Amino acid sequence: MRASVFAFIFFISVASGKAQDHKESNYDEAKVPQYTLPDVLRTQAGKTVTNKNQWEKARRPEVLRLFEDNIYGQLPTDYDSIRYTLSHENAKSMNGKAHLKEVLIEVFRHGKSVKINLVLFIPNNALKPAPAFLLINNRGKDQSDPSRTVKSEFWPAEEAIEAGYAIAAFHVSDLAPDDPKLFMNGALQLYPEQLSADNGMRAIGAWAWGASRVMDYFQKDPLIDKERVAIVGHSRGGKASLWAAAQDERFALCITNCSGSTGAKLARREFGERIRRINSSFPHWFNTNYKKFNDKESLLPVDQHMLIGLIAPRPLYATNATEDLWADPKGTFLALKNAEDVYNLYRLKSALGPEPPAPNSVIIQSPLGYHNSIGIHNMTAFDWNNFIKFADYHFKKKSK
Ligand code: GTR
Repeated sequence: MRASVFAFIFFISVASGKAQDHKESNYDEAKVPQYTLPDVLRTQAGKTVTNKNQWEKARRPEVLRLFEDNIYGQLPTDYDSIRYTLSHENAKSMNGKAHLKEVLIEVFRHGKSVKINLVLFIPNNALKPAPAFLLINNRGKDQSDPSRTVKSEFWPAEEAIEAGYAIAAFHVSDLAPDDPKLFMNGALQLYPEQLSADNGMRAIGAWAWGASRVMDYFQKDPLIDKERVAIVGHSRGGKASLWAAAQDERFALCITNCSGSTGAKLARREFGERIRRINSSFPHWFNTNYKKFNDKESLLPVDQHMLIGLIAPRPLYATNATEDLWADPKGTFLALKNAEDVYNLYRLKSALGPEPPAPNSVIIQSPLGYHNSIGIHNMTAFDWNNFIKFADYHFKKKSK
């Protein structure tokens, strides 16, 4: 009895503690501070780029560097060797509809190695090579169950196969366990020098690094169309999908679902989760320099619209959920809006209106796509249906 009373009190205090933290955050539009976003097109030398060549040669590398140095850390690209082993295969999985490949990707550098376990389904009844979705899985490993005993809306493999897409996933823990004391036990073992650098790679960077190693594998798989690979992530995985697409231009399309702070929402609105909070809850996600911006959003040399700009001209789809104010739906929409400047350099006109669309209303036929679904922080069948429509549209397939 005593133990259960104690457990009850403990539960109440943990629950209210959490509510309290969220309460300290601002959810009132009227209290959003006045802010000026850094001009994505203006170089550090004070020149405004006016065409895509200038963007690609002068400004884009600068912006990428600012994100590396101040937020996500460097993304090392060198390694000694990489090995792909087909650890399990079933050419007739999903009642013959899909070809399952479980691929062990091992990357070696300076006598150390990291292992990435890739689960991949390829549609049998579709033209090959097939376009693909790659999920950075930040939930349970069972979400991408190769045996299909567990089926989940989070990674709806059957639906993707039905729509003619290959669908793949790897788990974040292979690259960096999501724990401030353990995150270095993965990709960072190959790059220990990153740990002592203030602009060194941390967990989100390691997850993005892993996505690029899967992309290395896709170059070698004749069943995958390497020109049509979409990278997908939810929440912390959505922060990593943005960073992976910004860094690795082989990703032809990016999906960032409810990615919020240091994902697709603007930091300067100081709405919902702020930099101090994310850095204290998750000190292992971003680099050391990012901690300098705790309570000092206005001093950042970038804001998240510029991260989206790095993905241009490739299509980008962002989502929110109406009950997930922590991730600031309006601030996400505004980040997309402010990235239009870069897409315009490629003469790609977005279909985003001046104001966020109504809940559940989707913007698909646009290089910058968006929806705010009715519901909580999650990635659902509704989200995936629209990811498939967005990929159909941009990969020039006919929508079903
Ligand atoms: C929250 C965190 C968010 C988001 C989320 C998730 O606790 O504050 O930034 O990443 O976790 O990954 O589900």
